[in-house]
Amino acid sequence: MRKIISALALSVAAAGAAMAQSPTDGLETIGKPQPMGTGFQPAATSLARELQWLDGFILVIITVIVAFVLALIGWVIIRYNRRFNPTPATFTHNSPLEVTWTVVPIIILVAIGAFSLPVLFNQQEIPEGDVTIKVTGYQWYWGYEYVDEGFEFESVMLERDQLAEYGYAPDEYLLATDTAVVVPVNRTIVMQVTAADVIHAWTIPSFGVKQDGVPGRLAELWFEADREGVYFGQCSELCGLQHSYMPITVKVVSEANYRRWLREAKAEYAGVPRPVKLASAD
Ligand SMILES: [Cu+2]
Repeated sequence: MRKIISALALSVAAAGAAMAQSPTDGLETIGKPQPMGTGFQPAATSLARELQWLDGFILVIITVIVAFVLALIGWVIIRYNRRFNPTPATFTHNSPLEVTWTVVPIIILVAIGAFSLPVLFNQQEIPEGDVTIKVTGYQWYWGYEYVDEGFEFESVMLERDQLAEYGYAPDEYLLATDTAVVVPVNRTIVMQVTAADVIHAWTIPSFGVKQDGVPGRLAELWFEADREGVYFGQCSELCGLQHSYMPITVKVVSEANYRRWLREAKAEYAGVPRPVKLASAD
């Protein structure tokens, strides 16, 4: 009898394994570093759009200040050198000037704060999540627990020769993992981030999120991806020898495909103990 149950469990698990790829197949790869790229990866959440806008806004302010200071230095070098200005002025104070160079930076800083603090608060105020996932950093891989669904799995980086088998491109080496975090599109996802050994950090650049996982603490981040696709991230806190070999893969799928994936993931990752539970309940 036990043999039959375990055979059943195995076949359920095998069917799950065979089908588990399907709901996440054919997704466009969106969040991925580009060769020679210097800008941000495409934004897929409101958080990422906000912080990318903020970056552009502050870059304009920085550029204006740098140009202004350079022009002042140039003017002083040319106009007030010994040849053009043989008898230098001897005054030491200029009240209007001093008030100006105090007040203007205050206004600039307040303007930056007025736009950056709301972005920061948006990230830090965690809304009620539709899906809650606990992510644990290990040396050197990630573990994911779908806390409301009762299953968990680990996610390990794929070697070069495994990429094709899992449907990843050759240049996705160091980014692609054997299992991916699968989340539904346009839903609020809350990630609870922690670690089991040393500090790691979970990030997806396209989502505009990054959170340290600290052993013994449970931090939270949230995102709501509005574009189906594959997104990559990498551990972002130096955590030891293989720090660069614990990437993060997130697949954002439609609600229907997410439901399908959930069923199959439960069969695959939590399916084995289930027949035992049913047998004991009978
Ligand atoms: Cu690390």
